[in-house]
Amino acid sequence: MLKVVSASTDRTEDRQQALRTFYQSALQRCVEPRAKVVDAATLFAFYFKAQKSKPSVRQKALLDATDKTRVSAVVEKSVELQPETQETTQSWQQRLKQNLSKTRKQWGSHVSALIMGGRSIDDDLLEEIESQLLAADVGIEATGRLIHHLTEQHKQQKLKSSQSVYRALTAEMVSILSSNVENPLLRETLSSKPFVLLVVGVNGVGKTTTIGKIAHLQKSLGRKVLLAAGDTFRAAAIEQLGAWGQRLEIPVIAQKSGADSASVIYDGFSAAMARGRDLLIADTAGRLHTKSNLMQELAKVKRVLQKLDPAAPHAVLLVLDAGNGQNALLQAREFHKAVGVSGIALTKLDGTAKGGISLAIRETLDLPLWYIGVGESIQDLRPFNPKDFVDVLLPEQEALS
Ligand SMILES: Nc1nc2c(ncn2[C@@H]2O[C@H](COP(=O)(O)OP(=O)(O)OP(=O)(O)O)[C@@H](O)[C@H]2O)c(=O)[nH]1
Ligand SMILES: [Mg+2]
Repeated sequence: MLKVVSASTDRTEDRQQALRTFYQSALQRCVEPRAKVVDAATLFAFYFKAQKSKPSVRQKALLDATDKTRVSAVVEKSVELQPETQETTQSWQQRLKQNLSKTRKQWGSHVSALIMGGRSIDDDLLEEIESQLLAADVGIEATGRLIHHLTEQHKQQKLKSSQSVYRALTAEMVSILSSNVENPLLRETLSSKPFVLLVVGVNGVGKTTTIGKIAHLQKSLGRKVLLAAGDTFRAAAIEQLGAWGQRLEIPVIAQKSGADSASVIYDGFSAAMARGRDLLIADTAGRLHTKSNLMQELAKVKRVLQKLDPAAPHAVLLVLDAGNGQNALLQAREFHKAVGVSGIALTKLDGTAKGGISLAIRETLDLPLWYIGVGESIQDLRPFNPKDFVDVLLPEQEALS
């Protein structure tokens, strides 16, 4: 993994940190052309190309204010120190494509076959698209919205070619998947120091693994992370988080199994404050959303944290297993009621053909998707990008050629 060690020489500590964070995030997104990145301007160009966006006024100002020679030197040195492995050179888009193959087959190939089958665009075609979406777990509400959109476009005579059907469908999918609630961990500066992320969900959905992966992403942004082993039910759960801590060289606050979870997470928060850490990520035991006593325990964790900071936890991440299909929606409702969910990590998209559940989640619940997990490796979790996701699930070439 490349590291931006220093981004500027003549700035305050905070400013330097902000620049480091920004460059690190730029580097992370430039997976393929990394080896060619030789100066700050090139890095920026790659970054915005990968993002398919233009720099904001603020980002432009950041570039202008940067000591470009210094950045250049640091990036090159990092390349020498840590040559890329096969795993890191494979772009996220490639991994997504490979790991989402089950949903792609179920959804992409059927919908694309319908669109490009040389059929005339009529009610029958729309009905068949509807059946395919429902079969892919897109859910009644999201499917209804997509079909309504296509019907309206058809009435307005805007669907004259296969391409126009494809574009109308995918654009509406992106719109469903998008949210105004941004992931606070992706900000240049965290809104609180330490920022507390509480991670919750039913048993075995991938909470602890997701914590490891997020900690890794955040550490590579230059942030000082601390983990709290709030799953005190089993000794193995504490060991599992401890192993992630060791692997990532991130300290873990833990007590013996059977200890009070709220007290471990409280200790973690106090330690994060005392040690000047940027981010505390707290694990919790898996619990069935239908067990109200267990859900109450989460509310207690929140109350205890609020003794140290009334705004804590600053975000609650709910982990959902995509393979749970429609049941994931029930889980989300109950967790949201008990503890107030801020965002969702949708895991195990690789093991299921139910990737359409992402649309159902967004359309039915007013909760943003922040991360998706597509495998067990540390590289397999990334911030959710609706456009990339839809591009991979239903690529234009396959739909039209
Ligand atoms: N295929 C796949 N496996 C995953 C993914 N995320 C997590 N896992 C696996 O799912 C299993 C359970 O993960 P954990 O992180 O222990 O789940 P948990 O929610 O912490 O489980 P409990 O603490 O027992 O409730 C592990 O074998 C993980 O490697 C993913 O995106 N894809
Ligand atoms: Mg766990």
